[in-house]
Amino acid sequence: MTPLKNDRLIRALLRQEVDRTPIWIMRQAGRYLPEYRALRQKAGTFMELVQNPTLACEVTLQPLARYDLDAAILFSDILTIPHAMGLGLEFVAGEGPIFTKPIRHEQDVQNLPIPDPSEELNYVLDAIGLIQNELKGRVPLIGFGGSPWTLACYMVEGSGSKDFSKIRAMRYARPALLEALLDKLIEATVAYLNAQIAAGVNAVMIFDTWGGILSPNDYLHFSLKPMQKIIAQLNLNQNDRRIPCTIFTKNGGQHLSAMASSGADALGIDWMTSLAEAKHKVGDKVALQGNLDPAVLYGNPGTIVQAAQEMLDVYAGAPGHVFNLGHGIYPDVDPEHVAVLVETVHSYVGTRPII
Ligand code: 1CP
Repeated sequence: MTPLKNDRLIRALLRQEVDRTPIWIMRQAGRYLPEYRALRQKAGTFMELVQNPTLACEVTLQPLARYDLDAAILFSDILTIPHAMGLGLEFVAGEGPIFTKPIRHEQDVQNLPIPDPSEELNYVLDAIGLIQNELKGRVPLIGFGGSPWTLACYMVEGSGSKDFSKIRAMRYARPALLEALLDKLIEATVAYLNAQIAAGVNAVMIFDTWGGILSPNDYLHFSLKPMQKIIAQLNLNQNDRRIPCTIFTKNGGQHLSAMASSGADALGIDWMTSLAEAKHKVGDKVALQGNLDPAVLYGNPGTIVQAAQEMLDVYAGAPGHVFNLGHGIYPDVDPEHVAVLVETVHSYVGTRPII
C-alpha cells in the first residue's frame, strides 16, 4: 500500500490532530462538471460508465484535477449490488434508476444470489486498482456501499420514490420476508466492502439515504442494526492502520447518539441537523462529516464563504470534523462556486476554543 501524502481525511475521521480541516464533496464527480457530462455521453449509459474501469477511474479523478480536494471517492453507485443480484438495473433519463425485475414475491427473495465481488463486481475492484495507481498516495480513496435498508427500498419499490410505500407495507404485512431480504443484503455488502478494502480503498462509507423515512424504533431495527452487523464484519483493522468507516443516514439527526455507538468511526450528517448540536450529542465517540446545505452553492461567493466559515467555527480547528455538503451536490451548480468553497475551507485558520 502506497503511503498517503495527504492523510488529513483519515486523521480527521479518526479524531486525530490535523493541520487544517479536510474537505471532499458528496457526488463530487458528476453532472455539474462539463467533463463528466462529456465522458458520460461517450460511454452511452450510466451503467456502461460505471462498469468500465478505465472510464470510472477517469471520472473519479476529474474533480481532483479541478480542485484541491482531500479525498477521492470511487465513481460507482450503491445500486451495483442489486444489479449484480440480477434485478435488471436501468437508468432512464430524467427518471433515475429503474429495476426491470424488482422484488415482488417471497420466491424473489429466496432466489436472490449473494454476488461474489471478484466475479460480478470485478469491474469495481479493477477500477480501485487503476485509481490507486493514478493517485499514487496523493489523497485517500473512499470506497462505499448502500445500507441494506436503502438498497431494499429501491429493490422492492423498483425505482426511486417519494414515500417508498411498497417496502413500508412489506414491513407490516411481511416483516419476516423483509428481515430475510436485509440479511441477504448484509451478507452481500460485507463481502463487497471487504473486497473493496482488499483492493486498496483507504476508507469506507455506508450511504443510508432512506433510513430517515422510518419511525424511530423501526430505524434502529431495520436500518441501524443491519449497518451495525456490517461494520462488525468489516476488516477495518489492517496490520498497521485503521480503515475508517463512516455511516450517513439522511434525516437521521434524531438518531445520532445511537449511531455513535454503532462501531462506525464517523457519522455523516445532513444539513437539517445542527453541527454544533450533533457535536455535543456524539461527544468524543465519533467524528462528524458534513453538513453544508448543498443549496448554499447557488449563492454568490460572499454567501458561500460566510456559510462555510460559520460551519468551520463549530470545531474551530479541533479534531474530528470533515467538511462536506449535507447531501450530494446539485447538478446545476456553477463549478466555480465549488472552487470558492474548497479555497475557503483550506484557508480557514481555526482558533481552538479555550474550554
Ligand atoms: O445521469 C447520470 O450521469 C447519473 C447520475 C448519478 C451519479 C453521478 C447516479 C445515478 N449515481 C452517480 C454516482 C454516485 N452515486 C456516487 C459517486 C461518487 C461521488 O462522486 O460521490 C455515489 C457515492 C452514489 C451513491 C448513491 N446512488 C446514493 C447514496 C447517496 C445519495 O446521494 O443519497 C443513492 C441513493 C444512489 C442511487 C442513485 N443513483 C443515481 C441516482 C440519480 C440515484 C438517486 C435516485 C433517487 O433519487 O432515488
